[in-house]
Amino acid sequence: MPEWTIDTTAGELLRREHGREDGARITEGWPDLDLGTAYRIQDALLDRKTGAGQTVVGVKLGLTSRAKQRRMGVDVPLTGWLTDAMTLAPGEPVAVGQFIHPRVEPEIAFVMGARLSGPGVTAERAMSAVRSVHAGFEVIDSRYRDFDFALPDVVADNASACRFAVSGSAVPPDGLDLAEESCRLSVDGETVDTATGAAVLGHPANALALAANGLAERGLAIEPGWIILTGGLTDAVPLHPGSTVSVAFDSLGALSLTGTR
Ligand code: 0L1
Ligand code: MG
Repeated sequence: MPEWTIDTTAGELLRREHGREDGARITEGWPDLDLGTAYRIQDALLDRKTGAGQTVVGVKLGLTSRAKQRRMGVDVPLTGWLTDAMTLAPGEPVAVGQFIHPRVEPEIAFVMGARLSGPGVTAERAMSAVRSVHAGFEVIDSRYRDFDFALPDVVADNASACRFAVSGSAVPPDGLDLAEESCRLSVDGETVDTATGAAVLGHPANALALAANGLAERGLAIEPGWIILTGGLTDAVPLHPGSTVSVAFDSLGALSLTGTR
């Protein structure tokens, strides 16, 4: 058992990611790990990735739907970092074997037109900084066995971030009712779930405002051009080789992701 520090924990989580190996909760060995320290571990993990040449391209929110919070046993939304190495082109196949236990969830994604800096960001102000809205998919892959974690564990693990794709068609935010925007998730042509944007904290703009205000507490802001994944609309489904997961939105278009060996 290593001595758990910010540095050793970041190193252990990166080792699991690179080795495609899950493991026990960090909080088993570090029971009083608090949220502030967990975000410092997340930032240390990011430092290692940017040190290896990756660049930050945005932010993801996680656990923004009550259904998902209940299922994962964690009732607080969280944020994580998106880097260029996590980007999938629309339709790009995903080699499942390079991950531990990948799952896919449909999301409403924003591309930012202006800097958004908290504190005190409202949903309205958040939306005014959005340049375009997109259909999105996130591939999550926890570095914990069976996705079993407490909130500080999953924060340290960069909110289970793994890969993501956003649709190429950029829809202007004006005129969209994102709380009512509905999506249908299917696996190999069979509908497995449906949801509306209201599943994300009542409206995805609330998730964006929450991210801006949370980052402000760490002296950070959301930058123009960044992609924001606002959180899974439905439960995530496992990605298997040979299987295609698709999402069709009312106004944002459709997106598919196919698993390969
Ligand atoms: O993007 C998400 O909602 C995932 C956040 C972390 C929880 C999980 O791994 O399901
Ligand atoms: Mg997600």
